[in-house]
Amino acid sequence: MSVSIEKHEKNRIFSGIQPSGELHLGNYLGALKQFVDLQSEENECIYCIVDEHAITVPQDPKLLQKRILDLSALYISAGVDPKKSIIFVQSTVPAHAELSWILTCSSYTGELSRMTQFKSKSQGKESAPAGLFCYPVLMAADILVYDADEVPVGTDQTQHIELTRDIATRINNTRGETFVVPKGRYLKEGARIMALDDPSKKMSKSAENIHSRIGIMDDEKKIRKSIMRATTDSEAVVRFDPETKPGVSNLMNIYSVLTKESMADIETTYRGKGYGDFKKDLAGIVSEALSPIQSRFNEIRHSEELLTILKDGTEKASAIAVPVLRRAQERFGLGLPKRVD
Ligand code: ATP
Ligand code: LTN
Repeated sequence: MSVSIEKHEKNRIFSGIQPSGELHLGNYLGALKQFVDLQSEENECIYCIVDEHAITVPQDPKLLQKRILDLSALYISAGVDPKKSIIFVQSTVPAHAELSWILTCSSYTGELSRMTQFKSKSQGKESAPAGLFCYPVLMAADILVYDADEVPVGTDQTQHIELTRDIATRINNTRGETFVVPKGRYLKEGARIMALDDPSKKMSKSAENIHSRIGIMDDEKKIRKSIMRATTDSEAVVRFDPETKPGVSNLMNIYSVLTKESMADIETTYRGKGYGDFKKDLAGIVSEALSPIQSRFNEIRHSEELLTILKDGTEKASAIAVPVLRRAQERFGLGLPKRVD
């Protein structure tokens, strides 16, 4: 008898962030803020620190350990509540890597070479690490091993979510119902925050210019400096038009997500005023939004409680992941046979 998908009552949410550097406002508005807002009676939320994804590029082991703690503390200080959500470190639940191998055997090199993130990260290199190539399959395993229904991410992850759905559907069609086919969950606004110095690129951890991004831990002075320097245009009118005014529109997007004001309201408030006033106000709004997160972070980051939360998270996550892995293994004929006949 084959094991069928066990129905879970609530809408199950899964997402992860890499501990690969200091988070920026794009990560906060595109991903982390959604993590927090999704915690409700209807949802069962599982949030992961995806350390195995981080080693697709070389990492210093001590620094990676520090960043795992930083990111865990940041989840909590941004509002992910360990009483409501599972918070854990990917490598502490081996089922991810095990399922990833099974999925790798049901994936094609053609579809993996089409991933734009792989193309851009391997561009110009004679040979790219195989981990960078297989990374989307590990991401698929992260999601499928929890029977997740929804995955909140920024729109830069759409292609990876589609691949996850393709792999799950393929296996369901050839091996019988094995996986829940998940959906991506994207915020309409804020889903893509652009670099302050070049609004044609997304705000990124790895960009060289530190004023291209606002770090979640940046102080008021740095925030003000980065925003005041942000690229705009010569029209000096606060108007939302991403095509012809990408710089100002990106700043308005940040303003609107944080204040919940519409673009029309923001345009009215700043009619007849220059970019200076608008930018000064925006810097204040951003500092105000980040400052409570920063103070909570400093309280939690070095507390023993943080380790307890993560250990507890590993246990709870494993309890969901291991049976799903077993189900997949069974479909492929893996594992110790039950009888000798
Ligand atoms: P890198 O800068 O190295 O490409 P990253 O900043 O994209 O990394 P990730 O760990 O890959 O960081 O992303 C974590 C989450 O933040 C993902 O859900 C991603 O979609 C989201 N995200 C990243 N950058 C942005 C952005 N500029 N705007 C909105 N969401 C973003
Ligand atoms: N690939 C994602 C991080 C990531 C993720 C996941 C997100 C790894 N596994 C599972 C959602 C669900 C990124 O680079 N932002």
